[in-house]
Amino acid sequence: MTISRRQFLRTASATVAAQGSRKLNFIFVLADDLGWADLPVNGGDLHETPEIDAFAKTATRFTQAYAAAPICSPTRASIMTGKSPARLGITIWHEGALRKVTNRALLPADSEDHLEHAEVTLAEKFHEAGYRTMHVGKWHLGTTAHGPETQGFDSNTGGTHWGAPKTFFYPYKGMQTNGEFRFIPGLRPGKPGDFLTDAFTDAAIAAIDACGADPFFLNLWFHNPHTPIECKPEHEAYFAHKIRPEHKHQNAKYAGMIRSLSENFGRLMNHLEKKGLAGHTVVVFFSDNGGYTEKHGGKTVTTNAPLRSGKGSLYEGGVRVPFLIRWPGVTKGGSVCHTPVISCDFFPTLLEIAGLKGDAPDGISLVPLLRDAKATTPARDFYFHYPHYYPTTSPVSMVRSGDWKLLEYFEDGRLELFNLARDPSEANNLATADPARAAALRARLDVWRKATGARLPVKNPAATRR
Ligand SMILES: [Ca+2]
Repeated sequence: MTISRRQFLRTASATVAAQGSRKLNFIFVLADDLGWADLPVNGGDLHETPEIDAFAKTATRFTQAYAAAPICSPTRASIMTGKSPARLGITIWHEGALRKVTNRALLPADSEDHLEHAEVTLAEKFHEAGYRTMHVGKWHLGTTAHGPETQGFDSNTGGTHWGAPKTFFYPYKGMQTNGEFRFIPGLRPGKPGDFLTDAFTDAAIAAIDACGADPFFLNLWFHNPHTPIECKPEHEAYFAHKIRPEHKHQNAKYAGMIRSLSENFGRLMNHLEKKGLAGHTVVVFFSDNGGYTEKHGGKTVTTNAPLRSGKGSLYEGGVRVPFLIRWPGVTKGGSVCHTPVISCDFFPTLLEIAGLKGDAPDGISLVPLLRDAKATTPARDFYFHYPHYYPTTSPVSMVRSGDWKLLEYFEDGRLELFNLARDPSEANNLATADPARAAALRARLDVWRKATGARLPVKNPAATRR
């Protein structure tokens, strides 16, 4: 049957009117330390995420999405504000900001250990617009004085200044080796054997149900698959049996953590379907930094191959992360977008989708790419600043411009230049072969650092001369 243009326009405007009468809901699912290559959709060969794979078929998948930082808190701050970690002065995680490093060649830059109240957050914007705003899970943007309730959220389950739980098993609490007692506030009583990822999803589902017909903005920020590397015994047994030497990933417990993450993501999506909410809920799935490539419990946790390095590093393995988004009726199921994007983009993007105003100095709205994954968007550079140490790195800044990427290491001023299109694994440093390009990118990086007030590391006067 054919319809006239007039009929089509009438139907289309009726749809817009129907959508206009009911606000969209928003759910931001954040994984912790989930690496780009951890998902089977990006080449993970041991891990199994059928629920996330199924979601990808109904969503747009970005292949070159960046966390604004290679570690936790700064990326979380960038999501909430649309500002780069350098501009916010939050360049290391909460606990790291409180610890002074004095035994290395450089004294790392000072970092805030919390997000200032003066910053405008996504939750504040949604709250002002009449949404119920709910945070469930890891927060890591300051102590209670700077908790989710002080940054625009009506409710908070589990959000604290800690970056990881003592344990993923009920009652999820206990003494750390440093004498610090950690716990997860706000959860309903459970029973031995209960797994934290399930409990957070239960809390998120209860929070959604409590909204009734009111529109909501929900953060579900899981602790998975961050250390401690713990999973359900049945998952560990399954993956221990499955592992073969040829698998890229070799950690059965880590595979089990990712299995739980996917199961719970699927449970949340099923709940939206069951409640009739799926058709007017925007769902984001993202990770706060690259996969952790160190050992835990004597076993290497993960690899981000073919990307180089991992958490803490400004090579691709540290900052490129999985990103899926579904905007019902707009994003095309199974579409793939290769345009680079960054976590600072969420603030302007989600606000524009909601019809709210809010610019961000370091992000742009991705709405054109959500409407058409192949859309041409203005070229822009991506800047990163990590003036700290980590097992994978020494203090460093980085700029990506087109396919070119330059890293500047502060200890010795060393420059590394890569072409990501030809060399996605960053194996061939072209800084010596193409000094003019390296110098030009370094100059742009310097302009950006000055413009954002990026704090720099300084020489450590107490360091042994080499
Ligand atoms: Ca993290």
